[in-house]
Amino acid sequence: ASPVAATGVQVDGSEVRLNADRPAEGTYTLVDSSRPMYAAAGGQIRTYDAQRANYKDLVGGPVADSVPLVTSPTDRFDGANTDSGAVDAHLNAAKVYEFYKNELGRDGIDGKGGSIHSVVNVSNGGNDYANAFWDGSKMVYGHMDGVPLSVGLDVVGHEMTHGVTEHSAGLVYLNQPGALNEAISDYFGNAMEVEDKGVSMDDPKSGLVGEYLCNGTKPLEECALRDLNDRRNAQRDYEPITLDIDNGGVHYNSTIVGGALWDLRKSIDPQLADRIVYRAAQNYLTPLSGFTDMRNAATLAARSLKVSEAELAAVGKAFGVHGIVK
Ligand code: ASN
Ligand code: ZN
Repeated sequence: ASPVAATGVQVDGSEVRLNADRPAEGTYTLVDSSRPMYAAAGGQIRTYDAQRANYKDLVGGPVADSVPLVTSPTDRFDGANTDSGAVDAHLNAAKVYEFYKNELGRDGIDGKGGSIHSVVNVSNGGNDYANAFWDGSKMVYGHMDGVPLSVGLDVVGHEMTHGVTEHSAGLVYLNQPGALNEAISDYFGNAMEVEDKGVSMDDPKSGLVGEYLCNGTKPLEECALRDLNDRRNAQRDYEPITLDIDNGGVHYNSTIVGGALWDLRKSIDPQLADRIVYRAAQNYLTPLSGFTDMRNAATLAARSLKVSEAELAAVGKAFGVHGIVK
């Protein structure tokens, strides 16, 4: 590998520095092997372009062998590499890596400095695939109304956190454990985004998931995928219901517990909240944990972090307000 500094143009037009590789004269690839913790383990951040291949053909498998790495003839990644979402995916994966390392002391998705793979530009049989997912070993991104899903740091953080959860709590993707899995992904994705963009926790928009995918035709609150500030679900009681779709409603019930976690982040020092939620997920959850288990896990994590009585009370309050009682 021959690491080089490259330039990228994001979908929003901004120019950014990217860590890339130059495997041969006149060939640059989106392979980042620059991070110190990676260097020891040999891990890399690698970004691939599916070139509109069907997302279904890319599910599973440890490496995206079936699609090419993102390449450019120069050290500038723009044009098609911007439109595919590759630049945003590569940069945002690095931001998520740095958040986990600097805030939480975690070395990547597997915690061991292993490689991080993203595949952008998948389609749904030639049409836009308006979603993103973690497939057990990599992130996969399509386009929503022409906008690559990878532009959202909250989306990228959400998908990578599914990987972190798979390598730790192992929450089953069904019913309450699945909704809790979703909530933890929403929480960290949004935490990363508000930190990166300098959004105040008091700003009601802080809780929106996927709002950077919106093209302005609808109000942000309507267009966003979810709202951790719960305004959208204000009328609903906090009783989880089992749906016939969506693995029992994992994306519907998630905001019950996700709202509690986000309330906690608004009511105490946000970085302390991040450490509590992370420690709860790492140390006190098991694959079948539900919402009450998360309340107990957060309480145990907070205690072990020696928080104050007021902070401990804030944990109880955040869950209690969302109908999650002892
Ligand atoms: N974007 C969705 C998620 O990560 C994909 C899915 O339904 N698993 O939650
Ligand atoms: Zn998810």
